[in-house]
Amino acid sequence: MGLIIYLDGQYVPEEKALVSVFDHGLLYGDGVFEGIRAYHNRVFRMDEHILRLYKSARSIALQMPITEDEMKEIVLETCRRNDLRDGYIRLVVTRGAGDLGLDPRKCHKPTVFCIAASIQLYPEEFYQKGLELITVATRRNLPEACNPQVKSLNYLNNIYAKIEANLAGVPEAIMLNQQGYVAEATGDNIFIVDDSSTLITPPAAAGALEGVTRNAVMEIAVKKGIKVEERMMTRYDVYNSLECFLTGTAAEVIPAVKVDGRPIGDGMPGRLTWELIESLRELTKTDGPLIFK
Ligand code: PXG
Repeated sequence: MGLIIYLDGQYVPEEKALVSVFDHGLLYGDGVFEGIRAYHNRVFRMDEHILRLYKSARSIALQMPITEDEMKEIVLETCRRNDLRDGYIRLVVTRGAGDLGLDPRKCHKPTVFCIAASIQLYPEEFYQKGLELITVATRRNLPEACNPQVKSLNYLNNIYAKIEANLAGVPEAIMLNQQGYVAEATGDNIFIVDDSSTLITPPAAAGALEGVTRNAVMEIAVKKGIKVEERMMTRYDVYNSLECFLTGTAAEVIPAVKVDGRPIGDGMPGRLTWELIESLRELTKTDGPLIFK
């Protein structure tokens, strides 16, 4: 593809963007990351993404080698070097190279890299017709074990769930938390609209990542005068919802029209879902710092 990658202080061609086999990001999934979108020459919600990256790092006691402002400049400059105005940015900070033991104290310098490219998670058809979800047996990580609020490189919990969906021939999975409440999808947050037109999404305490797209959608809905609630929800609530959709940086807003074989509402993407898709699209035109001035 001929991308230019930021890697540890340098901008290098992708074939030169190599990390050590002793990097603990690879050996142990020890690191943190962000997936960020650029729209219309702007990095959408850049401050929120960088803040979350630093909070994730703090949570795993990873000392960031550069400031938040320097990290923001890296994101913008990587876009510029790739002439990218619309696309998907992957920002990764690993514990760095160490030895074959898991002790992070052996890793003296975190590895930082940034890729500015593109992503399409689902075929266009799903955005028009909506997708099908199933609840899978894999439960979301326990907060006391591996906190789902940390966007870490350790995604096996989500990948287990994705494999279950793949084996069932369904594009996405709903993951429940240890108590059986709905947490989120494998890489997206979940929303429902109930029969009193309230928009509901599980709180972070239910095992959901506080998604940047989730927060943007909630803000938009509040501005539109829609009732918004963060509360625990069960599969019963999902089955009896009138609309359901997923949100994520990569997926954006995508309608879900069938859950565990039950059609949601009339089995077609709902009116409020379309409205939120449209409003989010509008917001991306003006939100975030410019890449090229
Ligand atoms: N929950 C989880 C577990 C995520 O990983 C989201 C929610 C949505 O958050 P944002 O901030 O993006 O609105 C994510 C983000 C993929 C993929 O291939 C998904 C994410 C990250 C990397 C890859 O589906 N998700």
